[in-house]
Amino acid sequence: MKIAEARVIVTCPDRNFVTLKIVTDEGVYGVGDATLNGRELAVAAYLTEHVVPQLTGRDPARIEDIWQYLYKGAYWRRGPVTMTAIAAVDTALWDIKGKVAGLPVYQLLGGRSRDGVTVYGHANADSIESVLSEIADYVKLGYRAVRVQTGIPGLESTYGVSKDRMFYEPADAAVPTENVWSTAHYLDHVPRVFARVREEFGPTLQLLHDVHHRLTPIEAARLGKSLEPYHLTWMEDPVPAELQEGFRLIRQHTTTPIAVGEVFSSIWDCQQLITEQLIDYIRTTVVHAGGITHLRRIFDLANLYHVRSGSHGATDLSPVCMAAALHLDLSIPNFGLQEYMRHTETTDAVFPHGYRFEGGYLHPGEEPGLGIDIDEDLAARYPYRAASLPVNRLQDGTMHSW
Ligand code: CS2
Ligand code: MG
Repeated sequence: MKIAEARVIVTCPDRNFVTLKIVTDEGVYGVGDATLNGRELAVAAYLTEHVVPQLTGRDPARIEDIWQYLYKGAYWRRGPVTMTAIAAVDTALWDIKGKVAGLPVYQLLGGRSRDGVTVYGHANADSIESVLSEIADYVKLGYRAVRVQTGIPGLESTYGVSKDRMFYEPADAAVPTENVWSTAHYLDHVPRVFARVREEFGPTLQLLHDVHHRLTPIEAARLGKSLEPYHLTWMEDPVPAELQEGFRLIRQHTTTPIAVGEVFSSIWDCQQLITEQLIDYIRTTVVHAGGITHLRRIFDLANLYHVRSGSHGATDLSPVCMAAALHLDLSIPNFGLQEYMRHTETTDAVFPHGYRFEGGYLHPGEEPGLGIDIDEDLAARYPYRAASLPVNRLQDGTMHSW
């Protein structure tokens, strides 16, 4: 069997997605997600111009070799654009391997380690009272883990609070929207939110909170300490993670568990965080960290150090990434949680899939391969629309992390 063709499909069914479809000379094909929010066309060009011409004629069964070829062969290693492009190829090749074997990919990865993949949903609202009713809705739907974000009194906009109740889409304008941030207002408010949530929902509902890289280590340490009475499952992205040793300071001060990794693209971005046990959950996922092949390597390293997985699953990761993540989630020994932000009906229609939600779990399904497809005719009806993530400034106008 040989790779006959690879197509890059850009579509915008309510938001932009880039998908790579690899077709073999025997007609079997596989799909991989290549979406990098706000920088979609950079990955599409990387694939079209530099990767696709090198794939034709290769044996699709040689997943590891093709991964090494694209990683080492480019000379320029790592980086989100390169690693997202490699991820797309890798994911599509696993899909093909599963279809050829007649097995769902999780079986090729060692089989089930659990019955289903526990997911967390997003409860977000302007006020504490309205977030309580959002959480109640998730509990009714069967979720056992909920991420909680609210508006901050005194600030007009806050990360994680959506305009639409069910769907969250931060990439809302071609030229980035500007948000304003105050750490003082934030640190004062968040513990009040979780005090109310625990009072209302009791001790066993798993609660999570995303700081979105907005604090310094000592500020994050204070937040973690103030949240200890409400025993969160995790405090996410407390600080920007370029400086991995910054997490040591947070760790020394608080027992609130720490999760990080959605912007990481390789094992090298989290090596110190894992081996020094500075985090509890690693949140990298298939599309941005080199595909199933590389992500499994990250999770295996994490497993040695009591770090569990908590893969990113926002709506800007396509259903193709979600399907691939679920196969890995089901098979690894150190699974923690999987984020699950529902896609819109239009997105789901473009990406018909076998995975399903039931009682707080996602199940990848039993179809050979990843159990995911792209309806190319439908995709062609939704052309790309430029959309950027917002930027963030302090009240005095200084640029801050979004
Ligand atoms: C977020 C994301 O899901 C999360 O945890 O941090 O919504 C993130 O902002 C987007 O995926 C950025 O593309
Ligand atoms: Mg996040």
